[in-house]
Amino acid sequence: MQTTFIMIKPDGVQRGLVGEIINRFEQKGLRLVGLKQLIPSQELAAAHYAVHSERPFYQGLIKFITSGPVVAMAWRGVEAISVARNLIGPTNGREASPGTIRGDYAMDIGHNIIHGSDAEETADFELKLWFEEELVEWERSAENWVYE
Ligand code: DAT
Ligand code: MG
Repeated sequence: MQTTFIMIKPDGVQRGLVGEIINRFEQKGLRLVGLKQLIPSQELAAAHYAVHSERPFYQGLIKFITSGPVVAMAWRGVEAISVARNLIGPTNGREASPGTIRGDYAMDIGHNIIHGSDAEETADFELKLWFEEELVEWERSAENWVYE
């Protein structure tokens, strides 16, 4: 099992997509082990996007992500990191296939609704950054039907 960090960005919250997005992850069969709404501080946003600090879009990205509430989540499942990335779709919403979250709801690269960790190391880093030790340990009985 892996746990991945997922964040609905300010555009997803403002557009009323929180329930729709949670529904997709839940119905896929992933287990929700962390959930909170917050307005990210400058420090938190900078730490989260530190890998992009030299990129030309960085300042705009930090301004966007701190502009209002985000919904931070942790989802667990077999290969949860790549499963979630596939549900999300590629970065540019205009190029993302219909059926993916960005493909269905996004028209832009920056305003692309949602973040998902891209590898085990980044998932570990991001979960620690956003949730510290707050994750909820529980068994989801439906998993007896989700997995063989
Ligand atoms: P992803 O979110 O698909 O993992 P990323 O890690 O390459 O994409 O970039 C992080 C975020 O930065 C991305 O979701 C939106 C923004 N971003 C990336 N490339 C951009 C660009 N060329 N112009 C504007 N924003 C960009
Ligand atoms: Mg990324």
